[in-house]
Amino acid sequence: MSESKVVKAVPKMPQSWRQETKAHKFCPGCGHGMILKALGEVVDELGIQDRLVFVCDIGCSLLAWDLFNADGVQTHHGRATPVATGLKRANPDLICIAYMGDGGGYAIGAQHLVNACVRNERITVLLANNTNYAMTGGQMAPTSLIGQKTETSPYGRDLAKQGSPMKGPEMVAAITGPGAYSARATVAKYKQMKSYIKKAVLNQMEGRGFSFVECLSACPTNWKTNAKQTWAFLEEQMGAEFPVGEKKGGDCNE
Ligand SMILES: Cc1ncc(C[n+]2csc(CCOP(=O)(O)OP(=O)(O)O)c2C)c(N)n1
Ligand code: SF4
Repeated sequence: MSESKVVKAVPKMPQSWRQETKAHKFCPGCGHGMILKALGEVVDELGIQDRLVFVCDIGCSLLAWDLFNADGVQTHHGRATPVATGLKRANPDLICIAYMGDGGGYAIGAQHLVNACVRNERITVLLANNTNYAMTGGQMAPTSLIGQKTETSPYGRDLAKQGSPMKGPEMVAAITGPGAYSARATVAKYKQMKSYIKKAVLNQMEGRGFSFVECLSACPTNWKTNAKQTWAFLEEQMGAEFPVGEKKGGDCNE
């Protein structure tokens, strides 16, 4: 078959459809897609697609590596933060956004988050908190709730043995210098989440300091929950442990 015949066989799609939508690879009901949709809308609203470098981590976050029509890098646990830092330092005009899970950001790669905070790097970190290591099958993460059963805590997380759930945005607020922005959002409040992400990106664009948004996110596959149970765990149990709101910068009282 000649090349021209192959080309004719491809269905013609409207130009706008091809540019604006792309199927994602997450499980049904996953929160990652909502966080990334909010980020995509923010990028469009701020007109920064050509300056964006999207740096995703290992974990389910990496399923977003080719989601955006922008430059990108995929890294290992928490290394999205220093890679974004290097890119930003080399070219301050870039908008560098590191995207990761709670396992990557708060456990195996926690040192990178801490050091970027202390140096108040002019980058943005978005972190999905789904209370487990999702991609590898649901092991306990620093954010797993007390009593939460996971693959590596079959009797539930024990406060005495495994400590208390990690409070990332509060830590970021405490150890960053002036000009930093830190907030906790939830996929259950989409408009608020998007407004925090926008403030974080604007904080970077204005060169004010480090910016960070943790998003409470759903993982029905590893939680083994139906839609109703997923929403209840996200809003009630996670919401009680992890208070949503701005922790530094924005409208909060510093
Ligand atoms: C340095 C390193 N250690 C361990 C792994 C194995 N690993 C891949 S994904 C993953 C879990 C990621 O969990 P999290 O960061 O919470 O992201 P999620 O999948 O929940 O979105 C692990 C442990 C790895 N790829 N690299
Ligand atoms: S395993 Fe969990 S975090 Fe990963 S894509 Fe599925 S629902 Fe999302």
